[in-house]
Amino acid sequence: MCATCGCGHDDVRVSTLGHDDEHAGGHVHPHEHQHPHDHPHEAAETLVLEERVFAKNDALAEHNRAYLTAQQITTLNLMSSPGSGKTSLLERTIADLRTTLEIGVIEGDQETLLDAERIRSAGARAVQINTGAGCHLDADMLYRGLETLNPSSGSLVFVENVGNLVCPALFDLGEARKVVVISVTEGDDKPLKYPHMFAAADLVIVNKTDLLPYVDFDLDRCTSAARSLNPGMQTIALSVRSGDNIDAWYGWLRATMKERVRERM
Ligand SMILES: Nc1nc2c(ncn2[C@@H]2O[C@H](COP(=O)(O)OP(=O)(O)O)[C@@H](O)[C@H]2O)c(=O)[nH]1
Ligand SMILES: [Mg+2]
Repeated sequence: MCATCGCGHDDVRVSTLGHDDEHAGGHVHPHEHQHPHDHPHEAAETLVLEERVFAKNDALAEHNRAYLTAQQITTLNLMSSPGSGKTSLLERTIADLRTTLEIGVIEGDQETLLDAERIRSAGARAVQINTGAGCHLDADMLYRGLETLNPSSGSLVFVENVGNLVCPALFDLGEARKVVVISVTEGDDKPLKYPHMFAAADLVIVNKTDLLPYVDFDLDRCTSAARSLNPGMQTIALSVRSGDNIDAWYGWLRATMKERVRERM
């Protein structure tokens, strides 16, 4: 049970799809740790427990970050409400870039292998993490996902977080960048309603711009609200379906991978 949001993590399952046996084995060095959600839950201890959960998560996130940096792997944490188009964005990205980039995906969902199957069909290896009652991925789950995916040095790893604009923002995974995806059907007030998520983002993608003529969504209002929370963030409005402005996303991906190389030096 998560002390922060009350969700449960007792039934986390890690499944692999499209796994290439050549990659089996492990660059990931096992670490000994207790699961962050193993503590008792006295109401009076909630605050202390919350701090401990985050401290433990942050320590594991640093472990992941050190491993990913040493392996020169760029990891991007994709977060959004359910249905904004994360898996669709990944399917199109894999189809367009797989000949030039090695891409692996760690899929977080409460149940089913559906998204991992979509990723595999698009041509990339995928590991599905089912969180059961849990509403976010944490650093321990990413560690376990990486252990199973075992990505090559220099590759790109997308993490599709559980669909939720609240809790995933609170849990550092050790990722290189946080990408928030919203779609024009959700309303342009989302940055103001979910400020933690937008304050944490390095990039905000506004998806489904093909639907702009049919919905009451003010792109400028949305992006200026997001920037008021986080002046350093970048925004890209695109349509996964039509492909409109998708090259801006690919440009950002390439620039981020280059920045990662510079960050390591
Ligand atoms: N019109 C439109 N629909 C989209 C676009 N991108 C995704 N969708 C649809 O949005 C729905 C949810 O997409 P999905 O990728 O499963 O969202 P996720 O829950 O964030 O992974 C699906 O029916 C997609 O076909 C887009 O650019 N335009
Ligand atoms: Mg999905």
